[in-house]
Amino acid sequence: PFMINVLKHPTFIAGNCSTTFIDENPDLFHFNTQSDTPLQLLNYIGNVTVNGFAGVTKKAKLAHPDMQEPQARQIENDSQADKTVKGILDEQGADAALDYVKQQKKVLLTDTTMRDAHQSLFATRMRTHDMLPAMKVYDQAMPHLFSVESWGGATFDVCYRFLGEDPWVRLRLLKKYMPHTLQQMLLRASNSVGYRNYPDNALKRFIDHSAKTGVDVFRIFDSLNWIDQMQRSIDYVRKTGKIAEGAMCFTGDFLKSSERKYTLAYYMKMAQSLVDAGAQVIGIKDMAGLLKPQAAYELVGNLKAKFDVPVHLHTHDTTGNGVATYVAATKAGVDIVDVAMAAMAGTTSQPSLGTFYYALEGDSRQPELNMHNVAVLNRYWANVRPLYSDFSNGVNAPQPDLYQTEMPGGQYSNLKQQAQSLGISDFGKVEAKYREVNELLGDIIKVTPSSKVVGDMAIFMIQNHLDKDNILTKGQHVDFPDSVVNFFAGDLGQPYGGFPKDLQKVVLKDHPAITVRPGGLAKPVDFDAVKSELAAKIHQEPTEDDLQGYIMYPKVFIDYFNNHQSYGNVMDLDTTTYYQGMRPGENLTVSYGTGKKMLLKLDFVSPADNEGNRTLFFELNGQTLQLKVKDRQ
Ligand code: 3PY
Ligand code: ZN
Repeated sequence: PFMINVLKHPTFIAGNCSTTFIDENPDLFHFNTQSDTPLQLLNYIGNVTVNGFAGVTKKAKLAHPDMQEPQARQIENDSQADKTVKGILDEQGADAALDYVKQQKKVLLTDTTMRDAHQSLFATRMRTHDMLPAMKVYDQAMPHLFSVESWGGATFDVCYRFLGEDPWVRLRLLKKYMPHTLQQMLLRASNSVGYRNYPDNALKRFIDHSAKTGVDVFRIFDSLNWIDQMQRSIDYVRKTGKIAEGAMCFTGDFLKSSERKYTLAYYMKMAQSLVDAGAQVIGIKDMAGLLKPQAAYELVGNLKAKFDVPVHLHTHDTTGNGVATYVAATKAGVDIVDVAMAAMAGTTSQPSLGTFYYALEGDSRQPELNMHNVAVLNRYWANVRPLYSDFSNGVNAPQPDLYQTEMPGGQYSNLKQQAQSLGISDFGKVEAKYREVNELLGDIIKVTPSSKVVGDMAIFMIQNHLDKDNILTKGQHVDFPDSVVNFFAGDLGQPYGGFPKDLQKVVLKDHPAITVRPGGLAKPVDFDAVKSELAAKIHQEPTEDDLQGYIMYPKVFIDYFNNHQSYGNVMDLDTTTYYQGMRPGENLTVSYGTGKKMLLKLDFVSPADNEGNRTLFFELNGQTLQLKVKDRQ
């Protein structure tokens, strides 16, 4: 037997690593390193077996579940569209594709299962491994979709940070397996797919690379609905020939006469600004599920009456009224709505695709879907979801209180955990404080990253016994959280109605504030210099993918890169093994690379030695092999 010591991160002589995709598209595909040898994957398995995975409780491993992967032969072809929006975009361009959308009598759908649904239900942890079987049949199963939302938002960061994956690889796979479906991403305007402002030239280069790699529809939003922050993104997307959707983040309740700020007129004015800025679709981004059915009816009806661009509605089902809202919007002429496959729908996620379909029974606008195909896919997603139960946000019922709290679905569970970890067990207290902070900040739009400002400030005020009556006095003697200081400094842009001046002074103290677009002040990225800096860190010529990852998330990218060197393409491991490792006595077959397989058995794990190392006794394709792993627990 031979011994591997993962502490030394040996560089293994790599086998002929690749996926079928590389063979077919050698020019498109690049791996950072020769990778995916059995020993690299074994290295990963050994490490996670001994040390576990952050946030995952170690448990008995169940027999590998039958995932019931959807097979092409199970999919009925009768609903195959003769043309798809994607086909029109590719052949005739964005205007023709959008004309086609406007001509549709039936409401069109965006399926968010592979992006917002898992971002909102289980912390964005869905792995490409579990998306692949579905990707391969989506085109055939649902040719009438407008798009799949499959990229952007938090997925970029989480791929590198937690999944050991390269988000660009995922994007290429999406494009490869779904050539007839539009791929849609969520872009946080100048915050791109990060949490801070990026210089304009970095934003442009990111958009260009995304468009080239596979994104067809860019849904662009700004966390304060500040058009100045969105203009560049819209321009850059338009230049690529892809589709620029300008989204208005929805908050408040314009049905109430007490609503002073976010009135119907506010949204109509914003929509006008978006159209003037060049947005080709108006998106309504209801991240907290606040858009009530009657409000949807009025908003969509007014937008459709005034503008000639498609209206695309996005909501979360957190408050429980999602389907009712979509039905009302459909009656008012909405062009496209966002839904998720039933098994990945409801509560903090999008409303269910199948449920919405049946809600429109008898309505001439009922979407065009083959429900047999939908059922095949949904059975698969239903088997995927439990694999991620460790990351589930625990919201298992509608939250009508959120109509008052206005907290986005994605933030709800995060903040709950953050509060608990700080010893605040009564979340009602946090919710009340969140409302109070929102009022103090002047009633702002709350969505990534502005929602974080409100959440951080709420927790901070609870911890420091601050309230609306003492904050201007007591606040002079405390240092506020970074996110709050940055917000008041204008780093996220300017909120509608401006900053509350008194509080701004108290928070900023001597810290300067800007009133212009932060991206306009930011020093352009010197790409050549950054490339050299990165090359020195990774000891090889960076690809464009690498460069983009590094500009967006410098530290996270380098960690990812180093892990990838040691562990290879962990995407090939099944999800239970990825998060749990193996148990003594377990047999495992891993398919990797181009149709290669390895048979693994874990015989025994030794107790830790004096230096805290454990030896794992494996059989790899019948050959015994020992692996030494440092037990860090
Ligand atoms: C994101 O920015 O990731 C969001 O989903 C905001 O709603
Ligand atoms: Zn969303």
